[in-house]
Amino acid sequence: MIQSCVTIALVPQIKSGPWIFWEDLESSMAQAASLGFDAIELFTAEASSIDTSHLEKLLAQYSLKLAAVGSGAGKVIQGLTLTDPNHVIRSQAISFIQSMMDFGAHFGAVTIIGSMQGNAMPDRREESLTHLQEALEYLGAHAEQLGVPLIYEPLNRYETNLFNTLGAGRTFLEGLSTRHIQLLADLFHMNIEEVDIAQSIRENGSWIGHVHLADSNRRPMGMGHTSMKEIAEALIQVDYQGAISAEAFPWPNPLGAAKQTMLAFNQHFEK
Ligand SMILES: [Mn+2]
Repeated sequence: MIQSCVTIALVPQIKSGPWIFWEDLESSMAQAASLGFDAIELFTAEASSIDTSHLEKLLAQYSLKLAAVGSGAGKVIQGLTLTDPNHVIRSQAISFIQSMMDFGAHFGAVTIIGSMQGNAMPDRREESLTHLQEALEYLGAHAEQLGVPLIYEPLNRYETNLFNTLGAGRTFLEGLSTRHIQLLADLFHMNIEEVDIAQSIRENGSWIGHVHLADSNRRPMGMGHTSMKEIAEALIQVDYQGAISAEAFPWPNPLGAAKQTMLAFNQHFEK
């Protein structure tokens, strides 16, 4: 069953980012629940930012699931990436993601590698890809132990030069020995990079483990020019069973953006 999901960011340093809610955790969860969302996706400064039992209690109270955990704070706050030329920073990046995975797995939530993938060094792409490969093999093995997949997110060209499309990400993942890493289909990045978003979803459907929902301008779905109808049909056609998580600007405001997201979700996905 596809789950409706909404992002909650609790990291002051990334307040200008594309997150629907970014104030208090509990009031955000209360609003998400009242609008009918099934799940939340959390961005925290680190794995220990939220007490596990406190979150358990809130999730039960508001009948929400924790679907995903973002790891971007590792880069934004600590400057860590998996492809940094410095091996000490790379290993700190791996530890950071691993701790996020441990936190998320307690709730059955996937962990997302987005900006923490970093960038290939100029003229040293192969070396950077080797670093990424080593990190993903290690973290993929950890995902297998936890029984919860790790999610790799292809980003648009202005955010990474590693892999920009689902197809390119898939080819890289296929070359790894781990089979516990899946792709994130972020409709905003895909709008910039893919030839045909729906076609790419159909071609790579079995690799998609999480979806970020935003319109062409990164406003909530329905407030740009992305053709969601055929994208939703493609997700249904490939029997996608994960969360569709609103990672969009809180435009015109968090509650308005959450309402618009729910409207779009209900329009395209039957409950
Ligand atoms: Mn995303």
